[in-house]
Amino acid sequence: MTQHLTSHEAIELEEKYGAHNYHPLPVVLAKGKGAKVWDLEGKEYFDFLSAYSAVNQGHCHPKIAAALIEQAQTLTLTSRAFFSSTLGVYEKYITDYFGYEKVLPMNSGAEGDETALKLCRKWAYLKKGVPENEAKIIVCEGNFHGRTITIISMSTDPDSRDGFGPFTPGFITIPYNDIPALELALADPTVAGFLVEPIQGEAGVFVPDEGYLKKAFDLCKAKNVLFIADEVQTGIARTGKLLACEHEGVRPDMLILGKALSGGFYPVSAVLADDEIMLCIKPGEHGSTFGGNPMAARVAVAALEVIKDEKLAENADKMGKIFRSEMSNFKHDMIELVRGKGLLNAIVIRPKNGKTAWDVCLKMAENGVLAKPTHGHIIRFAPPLVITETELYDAIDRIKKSMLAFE
Ligand code: IF1
Repeated sequence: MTQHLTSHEAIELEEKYGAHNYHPLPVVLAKGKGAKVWDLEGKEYFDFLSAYSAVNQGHCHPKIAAALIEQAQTLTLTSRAFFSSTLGVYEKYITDYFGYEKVLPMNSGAEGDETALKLCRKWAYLKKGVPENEAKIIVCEGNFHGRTITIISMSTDPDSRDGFGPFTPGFITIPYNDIPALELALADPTVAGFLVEPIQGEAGVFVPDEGYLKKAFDLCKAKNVLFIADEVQTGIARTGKLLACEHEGVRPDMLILGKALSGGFYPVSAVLADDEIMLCIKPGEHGSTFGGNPMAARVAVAALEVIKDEKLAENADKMGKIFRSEMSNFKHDMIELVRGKGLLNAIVIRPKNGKTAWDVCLKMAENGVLAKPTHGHIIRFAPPLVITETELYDAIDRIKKSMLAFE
């Protein structure tokens, strides 16, 4: 149906009939394969956003597509009112894979975070002995965990929050990457959990100091507080390890995954934890129509297999080092800073002659590389993890060429 549209027509349709809750680059994508995408006119691009790290396995991975198609022709949805032939297999696979006793399957990343918050509160009342309705969860300034009312209640970003109150109570906000602040907040005996992104994505790929996660984890343990890692964006090989927490040898009490858990085929999220925590939620107390459905279960197993089969964590580590080294050695007065881990990277842009990160992204798109600015002055660079060394150098040349246009 959309085949005969021009890019201009496709954009007009979205403008006229869609809510204006996004400000996309003027590129209309129609096809993807591996690290590349093509627009309606057939122009080829390297995808350096990867749908915010959902397509770590590359666009339209044939193995994941095959699992999805086969399951779509067999059984798509049962609800959790019945058992299914696929769910238990997936649950065993993912718990073995990440080393937890149980998984709770959901769909979006936001639902995964909401689930973890609910579990944490239940655990506080049933196990820790926090008086009913008094549990608090510590969160960090600059966090991004999704768009629900409770999640934006934890946010410090005015764009995410303003005009959406009243907000959900029960959160303590502290600066990110600040151990003394965490120590102080943990003194409150009603604190049940600490929810943290191992690297803050939306904040502009903000990598905390080495040792931060480990120290934070140890402090939480000393106070019987759950360490909850939101690895929706950082997890599943993106930062050069299966989980970003592994860089510091931390095993979170609760782990939230989403995005690449499906390789970008389908909304699949999950919360992983051990029995002590997970069994605090009893039948009827939480759920979802689609969570853990047969398509999601099959797709997630295939997506996780691809990560291991193709050694994508190793590739992310190797390619990430090349990217940061190339871009740090590239002297350009618009480059203020290059940072990141694995293939989750950002360049902080210093505006020049009125030209901003947005203009750089437009120029890069013209030269065949797609990336998106965040906070006006930061560009995220996060290609699919299947990108080859040859492709990466090709893309780096295009990025450099684009920046040189602003000399
Ligand atoms: C949007 C950012 C990325 C996430 C973490 C949970 C969720 C996300 C750490 C919720 C989602 C997204 C959603 C997307 C933009 C995006 C994003 F720029 F806002 F920060 F990835 F970098 N935890 N991140 O990053 O997952 O419910 O969306 O499945 O426009 O909201 P979701």
